[in-house]
Amino acid sequence: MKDASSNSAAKKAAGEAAAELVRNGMVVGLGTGSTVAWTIKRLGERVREEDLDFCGVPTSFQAEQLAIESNIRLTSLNQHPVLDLAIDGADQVDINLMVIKGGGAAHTREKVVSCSAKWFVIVADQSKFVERLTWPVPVEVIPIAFRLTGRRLEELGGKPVLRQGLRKDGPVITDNGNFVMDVDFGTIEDPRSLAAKISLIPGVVEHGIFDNLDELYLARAGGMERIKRA
Ligand code: ABF
Repeated sequence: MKDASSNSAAKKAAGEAAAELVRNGMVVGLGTGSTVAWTIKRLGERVREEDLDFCGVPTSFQAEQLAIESNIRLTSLNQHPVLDLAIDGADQVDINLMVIKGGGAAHTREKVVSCSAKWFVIVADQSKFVERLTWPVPVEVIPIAFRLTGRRLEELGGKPVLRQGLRKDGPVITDNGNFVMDVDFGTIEDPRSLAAKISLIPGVVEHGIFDNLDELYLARAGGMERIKRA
């Protein structure tokens, strides 16, 4: 249990640290997951305590609900196509700041939001930071195509598994009405090359390999570490 509590404390430290990046007048992408949830909660406190005046663009239904509960003013990408900042979580980040996201089945909108931002920041605990990416890559696919995409992903050396809902009553359905396949490729030596190949597969909506990270807020045992792209 100690690991769980220290892990939770690390997520809280990373999430709250990134909340301090937000300034009055900013439009900020708000991500999905338990780490960035601490960012959203801290931003809600700052709105209340400092009268912080900014707008949030949520990346998922979960992020939207939490932002509303935190009294954060929301807007949309159509109203604000260019964001000042996007803050999100991750499943894994490697030493070259290549990222795997999608554990929350929201990576398609997360990628659109992060690519719309001038500055993309990820908040993570130490367990997410690795030498090489090894996490199964989430791939959002249109439901009619999942057999074809499965075969093509196997041809790329992957082992695709259709993600099932928590109640095991059927596949997970994304906010966009699609399926998610989690694809184990083992150790990913060249994430950019793999990302390009997956993107070409018919029926693929979006994969969870992100190459646009600017800065990682990493909660280590000795404290917070900010790792910026060179
Ligand atoms: C979402 O949150 C996903 O893209 C990512 O996989 C997940 C990380 O969740 P947590 O912060 O709870 O570990 O952004």
